[in-house]
Amino acid sequence: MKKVAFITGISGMVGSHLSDYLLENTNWDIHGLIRWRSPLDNISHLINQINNQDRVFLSYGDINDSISLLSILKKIKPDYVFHLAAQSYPLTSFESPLDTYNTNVIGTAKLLEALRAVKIDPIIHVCASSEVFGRVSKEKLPIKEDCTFHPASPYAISKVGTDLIGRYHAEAYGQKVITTRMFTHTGPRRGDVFAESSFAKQIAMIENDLIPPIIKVGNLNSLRTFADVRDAVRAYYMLVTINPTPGEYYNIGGDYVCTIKEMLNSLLKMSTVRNIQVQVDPIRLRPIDADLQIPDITKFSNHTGWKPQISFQKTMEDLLNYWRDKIAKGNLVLQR
Ligand code: A2R
Repeated sequence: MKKVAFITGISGMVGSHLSDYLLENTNWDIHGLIRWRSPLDNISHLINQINNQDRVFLSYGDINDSISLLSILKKIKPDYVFHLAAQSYPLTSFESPLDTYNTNVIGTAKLLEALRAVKIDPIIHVCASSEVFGRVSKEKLPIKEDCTFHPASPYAISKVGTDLIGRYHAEAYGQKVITTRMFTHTGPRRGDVFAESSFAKQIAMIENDLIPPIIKVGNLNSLRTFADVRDAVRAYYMLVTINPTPGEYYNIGGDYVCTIKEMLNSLLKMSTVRNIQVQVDPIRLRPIDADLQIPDITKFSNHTGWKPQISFQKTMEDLLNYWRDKIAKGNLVLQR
């Protein structure tokens, strides 16, 4: 029998790349949870397959609406669940903390309770975040799984909830939940609110004379590893297929370490326009920040053999070209 994967957040950056990966590397059917007004840009290349009911299906609902989750799960009975749906942007969470808690904490509980209620026992990937570690001191780098949580935003707090709820359901009810804390991952389709995607978009706009040659930035000092989203979704596939161990939790991330400033400089070097100025924009600064985000991925690598394969240079080039393509096609993009 063909396996069925259920992806919450299929219209997001990660969900759309995960769909591409599963279509290419498995024969599974893919069902994505989608809200009635979700933008379809990230899955527009799958529309024909969706219309022809060829391995990709959309289920309308909302992670905050248990009734929709119950009826979808009863119908599709997934073998694998990838829970990616979230209010995913830390800076927005300072403005909309309640929506962030509701979607990321309560939504996760609703999904896991719905899975229990329909009495199915899929392997469930719960996606927390590296942001749970938050304000980490230098001595604790690289960050291991048991590093203390010190969240520095409502988003990060919400992901502590996501993480703990997932593990609780594995321990208390024997559900096959495995939790990940993925460190910064990016590439084509990255939301334009995230630093590297915003920089790439602004560069593409400058190259097309849509804005003056001034790039607006937030905190440039934060130290990160960058992973490619296509490596990240390969990790998620390996997570659920290579000796999946319920209740386990893993730190996963790239091996290219740099500050946000160095990442910006790499993108600026790729631009066809020289002498772009850099200007700090106070609205891009978080009240407090998670400054040191370097993972120790030994546990996950030892378990699955996963290692990042796509270089930082390629990820950034593909991200910049993604924005160049969008603008070349005449898409209007917001200045932010
Ligand atoms: O906002 P929409 O309608 O485009 O859908 C987003 C979905 N989502 C929801 N789905 C169902 N019910 C909700 N109440 C709800 N709220 C949000 O989550 C979209 O499909 C997805 C988020 O996509 P992105 O913002 O692009 O996040 P990304 O980078 O794909 O992150 C995936 C996961 C998240 O759990 C992050 O917190 C984590 O990786 O880093």
